[in-house]
Amino acid sequence: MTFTRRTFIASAIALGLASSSAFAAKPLVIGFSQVGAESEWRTANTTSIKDAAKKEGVTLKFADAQQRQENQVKAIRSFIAQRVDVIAFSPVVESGWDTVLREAKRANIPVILTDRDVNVSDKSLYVTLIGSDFVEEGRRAGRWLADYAAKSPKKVLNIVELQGTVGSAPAIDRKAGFEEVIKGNPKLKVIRTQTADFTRAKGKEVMEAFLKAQGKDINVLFAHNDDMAIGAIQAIEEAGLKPGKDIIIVSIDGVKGAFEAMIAGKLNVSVECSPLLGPQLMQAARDVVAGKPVPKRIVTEERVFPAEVAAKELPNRKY
Ligand code: GYE
Repeated sequence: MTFTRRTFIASAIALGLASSSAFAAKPLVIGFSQVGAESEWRTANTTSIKDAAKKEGVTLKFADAQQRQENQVKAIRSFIAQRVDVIAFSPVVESGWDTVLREAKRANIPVILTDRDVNVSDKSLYVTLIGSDFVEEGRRAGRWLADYAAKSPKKVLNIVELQGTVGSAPAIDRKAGFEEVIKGNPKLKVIRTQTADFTRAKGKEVMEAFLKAQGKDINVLFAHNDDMAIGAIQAIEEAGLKPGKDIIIVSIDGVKGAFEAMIAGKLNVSVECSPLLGPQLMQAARDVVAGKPVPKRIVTEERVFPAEVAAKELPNRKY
């Protein structure tokens, strides 16, 4: 076959078309910087994001920051250098993001926040925040406790609080929501509060210190997440007390470990916080890249699970 100029042009066009359609089908690339693996919630969140990316044919560049902001800043800079389509991250703390987010903006790479909020003066530095209303979760924990206190014969209930990671949105907001509800309630008094970084190990350690300092004066534990509550349960048992009875325990997340603790009578209530943000993240990333409008805030819907419903609900739980 003689290779004419015409066939050359025809095949060049065909090639061009083929390569441009291949270009259109190029998978979306998301760089995601995760907080770490500090809790059951977090591992479920990671699984949700990885599974959703796989299902949707999205190329996910995943970086674990091991609870350190400097690692997240590094990961974001590396995503910028790699020119990913979208940067997504769950910020370990609220403050200190202006510079790196401005770098992403200058590089024209949209940023999506998942789970935790940032504190930036220029809200155009990110497209949207997908996640829970942590203040409301704190209020829900406070309301459950206020109802419990109203029925309790005790005059005052002394509360110890295990806070999440210092400076993180869920620690700040859950504390604020809880305080808002219990403020002015003469039966509810916070006697100690300290961070335990959202982990079981620190939850146990800090609860041990609380017990040493306050002993039998403690009536209630409010933990900002289930893992710290589960760690504290061990400390309470080792101190010869009954968690869920001698010390009423209120926590947040609604992970399987919490349901098991409730069924065992060791935890009184867990306020749900859903980690299953993967599908929403993929959708928002696609919409942003397609130039579609995305709401500035996408709030997850959640419930409250008291111990009485734990056995019935456990089989329905996905994390
Ligand atoms: O409650 C906790 C995790 O940011 C909502 O982080 C998340 C929190 C969650 O370590 O278990």
